[in-house]
This record gives sequence, C-alpha cells and structure tokens, in this order.
Amino acid sequence: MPRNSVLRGSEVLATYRCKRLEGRYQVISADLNRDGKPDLIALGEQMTELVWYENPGWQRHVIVSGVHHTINCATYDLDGDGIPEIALAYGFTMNPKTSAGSVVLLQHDGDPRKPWRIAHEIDHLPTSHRLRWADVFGDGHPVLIDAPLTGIGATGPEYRAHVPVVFYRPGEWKRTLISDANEGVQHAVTPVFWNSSKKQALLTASFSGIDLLQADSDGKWTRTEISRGNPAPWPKCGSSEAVLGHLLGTRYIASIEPWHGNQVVVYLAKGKAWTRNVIDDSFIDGHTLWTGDFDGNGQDDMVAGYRGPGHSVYIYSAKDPKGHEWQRYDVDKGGIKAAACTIADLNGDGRPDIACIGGNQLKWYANESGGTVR
Ligand SMILES: [Ca+2]
Ligand SMILES: [Ca+2]
Ligand SMILES: [Ca+2]
Ligand SMILES: [Ca+2]
Repeated sequence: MPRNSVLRGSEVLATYRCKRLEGRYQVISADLNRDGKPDLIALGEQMTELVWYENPGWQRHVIVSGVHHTINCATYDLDGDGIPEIALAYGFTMNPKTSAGSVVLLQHDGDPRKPWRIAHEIDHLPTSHRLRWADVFGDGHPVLIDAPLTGIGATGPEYRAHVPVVFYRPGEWKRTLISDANEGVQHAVTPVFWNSSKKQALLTASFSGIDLLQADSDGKWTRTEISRGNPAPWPKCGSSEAVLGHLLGTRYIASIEPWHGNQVVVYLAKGKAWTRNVIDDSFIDGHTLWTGDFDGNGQDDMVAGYRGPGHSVYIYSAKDPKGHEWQRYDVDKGGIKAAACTIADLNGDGRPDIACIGGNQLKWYANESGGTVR
C-alpha cells in the first residue's frame, strides 16, 4: 500500500453545534431507501433520536425520537422488502441497577424518510450495549445477539460479576442465554465465519480476554478461550475489541486492550494457541477496530481509532502474508474522537470507504488507494 495514498479527503457529514452534547457513539451503514447506495445510521448516548443520513446528499432523517441514552443498533431485513429492520438498544447507563437496557425492533412505515415505528419491544436487559445479527445456527435465519456491558451485580471500577451474552430468535423474541462465563466489562461481540462459510460464531472481548462462542447442530454452545488478553491485574486485564482478519498466509484476530485501552494487538495462530503481538500502544481510550481490505491486495487491513487526547483514526496494513509486521497509516490524525467506525463503499467506486463518529462529529473518508479493486 503506497504511503499516504490510502484514504484521502474527508467529508464532514454532521457537526453537532451544541458542544455540550458530546458522546456520539455509533455509526453503521445500511441501504435504507433501496437505491443500492449504503446510507449511514448514527446514534449517541446524549441524543434522543436515532437518525440516518441519505447517500449521496447526506440528508438527515429521523428514524425514531424520544429514545434516551441510545447505545447500539443493528440492521437486518427480516421481512425481505429490501429495507432492513433496525434493532436498537437504549436506556443505557454503566450502572446495571439504573440501566433500563431497552431493546426494540424498528420498522419503516412505508416511507423510510419519515419516522419509523416500534414494531416490537424485545427486552429490558440492563446495560444492553452491543447488538449484532448473526446466523449462529447456519440456517439462513440470523438471530439478534445482545451483549450487555456488565453483569447485574457489577459496580465500578472493578465490575466483578459474570456478564451474559444472549440471543433472540425473530418472531418469538424470547431471551435465550448463550453464555455467562465472561466476567467484568464485556465491550465487544463480533460475528465471524470461523469453521464454516455459512454458520457464524461469536468473538467476545471482556475482562476475561477474547473468547469464541459456537453453537452446535443441537443448539448447544461451547466457549473456547482464545487469549486472556492484556496480561495485567484486574481491572486492567482482558480485551476491549475482537475482530477477525485474513491474510494470504494466515488469519488473525485483532483487539484493543485493555478495556478502552492503549494497545492495538494482533493475535496469530501458533498450533492451537494464539501468540499476542502488540503493534501499537499509543492509544488513549481506544474504542473502535474493524478489518477490511482497503487496497484490494487480498489481505485484510485494520482500521482503528481512539477517543482520548490525540484522538485519531489509523489504518494498519500487514507487510507480510503471515502478519508479523504491520505498517500504520494516518486516516485522520487528531481529527476525530473516534468512538466508532464502519466500512462501506460509500461512493460506489468499488473500494471500501470508512465512516467514523465521535465527539460531536460524523465524517467519512473516501478510499483513494491505488490498489487493484477485487
Ligand atoms: Ca440508500
Ligand atoms: Ca424489511
Ligand atoms: Ca489489504
Ligand atoms: Ca469507495
């Protein structure tokens, strides 16, 4: 990947004038108006609306208002009409005793530019924090995964309690426990194709480290430890993010460690074990990490960002097909308190772009890499 040629030019989609209202938290992409162009959905803990921005003019539309402490959403087209349903978690606080942990399903009401309706109130699970759709049984019918931040008895700064991961099958929407073996703060759950190209497993990141959750054909779950994460005493142990990437010579797991941590970590398989390689330790409040092949060379790069002083977004690219050495590139140095990024081809040129949200900004970065587009 040629230096400085990765992602040039950023467009600020939204700057929220009220500086007090910081804490923009998540951006995801989905085509909400069936025109084939991915749009952006944005939320923040201090917002009381869930909004989307329509590609390419980025007009702002309110999906639902009157929702407080929104924390996460995830899209899947349940009824097959070409416009996804949106699962939304709101009523979030760090304290499980005061967090409503509301999880609802939103559906458009004919025109996705007009306010959507709450089609179903799914659950109230305190500190509901990460929602993902995942085909964990490999039957072509994804279920909704909910990973709360902490267990019921947890209090800061130790947050000592077991913390659940649950799923809801669309239609019945009954809360079903996957595992409550993780402990402390559970910051991430990521669906991954692990042993199969059809059935997804879940990577979790918590004070317990990185763990893999897999359902068998009878619906029984097994949990496999990948790593204990950051080797420091509680509560600085464990992992904050967990994603999977593929290189030409191997696959890797990447993390930010510890919780809201300073390190970008790449795990490489060595037999059945995973070796831990810290490739950057300059983050303050690291908060987002995804993999994607930005230069089209067949190897997954990483995009990572942090919210603290110096707040930046970087790309990391493997210099060799085994992932032993990595090169860092600036995407937005000092420009955004990146709470979350998402990867999508926002300008339709075949190259994956990046959108990030944080502080009082939502930006996207056009991929102008000279690489071959696959
Ligand atoms: Ca669209
Ligand atoms: Ca739909
Ligand atoms: Ca690449
Ligand atoms: Ca693009």
